Amino acid sequence: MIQGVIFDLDGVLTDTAVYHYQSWKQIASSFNFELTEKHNEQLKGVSRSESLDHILSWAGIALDPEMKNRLLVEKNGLYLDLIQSLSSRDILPGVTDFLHHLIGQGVKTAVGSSSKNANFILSKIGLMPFFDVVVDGTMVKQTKPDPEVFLLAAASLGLNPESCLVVEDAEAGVEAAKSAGMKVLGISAHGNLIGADHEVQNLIGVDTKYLLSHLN
Ligand code: B16
Ligand code: MG
Repeated sequence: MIQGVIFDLDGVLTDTAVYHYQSWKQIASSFNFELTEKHNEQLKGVSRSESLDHILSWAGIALDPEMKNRLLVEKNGLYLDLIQSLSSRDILPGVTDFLHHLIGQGVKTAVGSSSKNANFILSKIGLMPFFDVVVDGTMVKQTKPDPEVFLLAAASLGLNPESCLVVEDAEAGVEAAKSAGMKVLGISAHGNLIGADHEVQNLIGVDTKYLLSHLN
């Protein structure tokens, strides 16, 4: 029986991928590498420092740890500037109703995000009160596709992994949830999220009672 639902943040509750993309694109252009949207797809759900490692390897560049750290700080500064104006208008369609229905059914809710800015973003969009627990990139050693973030969220909710459902939009996140032994609801505009137990284009009109019994 599903007793808890753990939400990914970026791409599920709000879409900050475009801001990550703009800031990484600017960083990459400083070493003359053109980052494309296709590259950006592969960075979804991946931590900040691992994202930089991917970009540097695509660009064929090796940097010392100090320089890497400087770029990470710079990228986060650019990203924070871009997300200052986030508000409840940026909550993705269907999310608020979906959360209301789950909470009304007595289901526990958590966020499991790779982002170190998760609490800031949740406060900005006004969703903080909907969650019993928030586990973010500052609280784990390993990030997705490692299951740590979801296992910690389940433990903090006081639930076994088998009784949790993860809502994810990225391959790395689906892999993390499956390794944690959890069920996965995939959010995908194109219906091509490999490994999800059930997939929808967005959360509009998703019947929570049906979903939770169907995924048991
Ligand atoms: P930050 P999620 C992830 O969030 C993003 O999808 C990913 O693109 C980003 O690199 C990562 O957070 C780290 O974000 O730089 O804010 O710490 O999808 O796991 O909610
Ligand atoms: Mg995501």
